[in-house]
Amino acid sequence: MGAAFLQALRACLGDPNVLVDGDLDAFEVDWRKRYRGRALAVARPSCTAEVAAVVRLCASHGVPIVPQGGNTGLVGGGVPDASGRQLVLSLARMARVRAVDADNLTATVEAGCVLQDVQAAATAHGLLFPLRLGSEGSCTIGGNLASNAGGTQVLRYGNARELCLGLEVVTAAGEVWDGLSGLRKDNSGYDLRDLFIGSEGTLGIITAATVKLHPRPGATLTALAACPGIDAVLALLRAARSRLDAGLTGFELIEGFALHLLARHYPDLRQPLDAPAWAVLLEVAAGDETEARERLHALLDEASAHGLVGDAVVAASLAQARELWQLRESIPLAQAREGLNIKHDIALPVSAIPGFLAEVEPRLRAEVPDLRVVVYGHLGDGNLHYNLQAPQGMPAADFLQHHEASLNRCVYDAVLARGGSFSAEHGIGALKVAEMAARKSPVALALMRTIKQALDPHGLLNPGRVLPPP
Ligand code: FAD
Ligand code: 2HG
Ligand code: ZN
Repeated sequence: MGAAFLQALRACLGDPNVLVDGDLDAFEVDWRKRYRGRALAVARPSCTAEVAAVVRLCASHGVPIVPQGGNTGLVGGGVPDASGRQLVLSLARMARVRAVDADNLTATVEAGCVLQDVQAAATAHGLLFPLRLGSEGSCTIGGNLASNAGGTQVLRYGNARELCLGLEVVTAAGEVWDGLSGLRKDNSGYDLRDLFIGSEGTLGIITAATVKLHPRPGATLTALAACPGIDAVLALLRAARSRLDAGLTGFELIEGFALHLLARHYPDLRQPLDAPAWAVLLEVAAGDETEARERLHALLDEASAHGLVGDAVVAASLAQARELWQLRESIPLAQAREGLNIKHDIALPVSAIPGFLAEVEPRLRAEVPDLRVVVYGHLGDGNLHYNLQAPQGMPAADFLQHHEASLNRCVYDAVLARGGSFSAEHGIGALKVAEMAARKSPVALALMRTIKQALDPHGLLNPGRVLPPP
């Protein structure tokens, strides 16, 4: 069966676009190197018709499909399992910008378009595509939509779902649904687009999308401010919201230990603050630079007068702004260099965050006394990356094996008790399937299974991801 399938696949895509031999690590191992699978093959279609043909072929041979974009996902959803039976369907060759409609403020792009290229296409028309992630040089718009990615501008522009108007999708039966609408209003029936967004490749293959563009702000300005405690950080957020309103485009939290890890693994990155307990990276947009500076300085002066902010630096140039953002965006890389860690990508009502932090850390330390807690994230959205690094000297594999389940329980119990979520922006993938089983309501799970059964009755699209087995 395998040989006949591969022969038909080669006939469909051409030999060079069906990879079976050689080093396939780039497709079989996830970014964190936590999941290491084995693919039956990697298929690299170049257009929607080829994706549809591959899916039909898989349907007729009963071959499970793992869609893959840039393979930067953090929950193990885009790499195959160890069975050697799953086909990786890479969208990387489908990277065309099909159209930019400046008057309609939309762009239609293929799924394999790298996020940075979508941003560049908007910039070329004097517009902005505001999805911004640390992985933007490698992740694809298809992967962003399949995982409903968030990033650093959500508080102003929304997550990937809110930036998408239309989709083109290949269904599990190998049909093409052309929903590439650029309309802001369309109430003609159920919203199919929103079903596929965030479905992590389990309901259909996204082959193209029409995304929303925005006018570019006249100027943006970035600052890094030290705060004495989490209550001060929240008060600063409140003040920033009321002073800047829609002019606040970024509010990123960084706890002191994350900066310490950066200093250890990226000593060349300049750290302008002197070992703060907490730091906040703020970004402000305004009509022009003078206005942006005035508004940001007024905010920081007021915050400083109230003891909310100690040291603060305001970027004097674009290069300095980039340096500040690089600090923030390098934290996941520094953590990876420090060793495999336990990631908690959690969402909480912003008001619940101080109580959560005060309660959980002592509980975790009661179990693992020298645990290293790395806290950062998109505070403006109530999204913390509450990551746990093994005590110094403890091998990461032992840490995960002995402590992951109980530390997860402690964190997620506290998150759910406060009305939060155990997945804010990274998705479920393979990593959090057990949490779905344990923590989603039976009604929600039953509804999701009904949808899955209707759209993928043979269970060939990314099996084992998102939904736990019944
Ligand atoms: P992949 O990793 O290839 O796939 C992700 C999931 O989508 C998989 O389940 C896959 O099967 C599915 N999929 C991929 N393409 C398609 C398609 N065309 N059709 C259907 N299903 C598909 N995420 C955030 O939300 N916010 C952040 O700030 C953020 N920062 C990051 C920083 C770093 C350094 C790294 C490494 C990752 C970060 N991520 C972040 C996670 C990741 O980059 C995002 O989840 C991104 O959206 C994944 O895109 P991708 O193209 O790499 O998808
Ligand atoms: C970020 O905000 C990403 O930098 C990655 O979402 C978070 O690695 C993480 O835990
Ligand atoms: Zn994040």
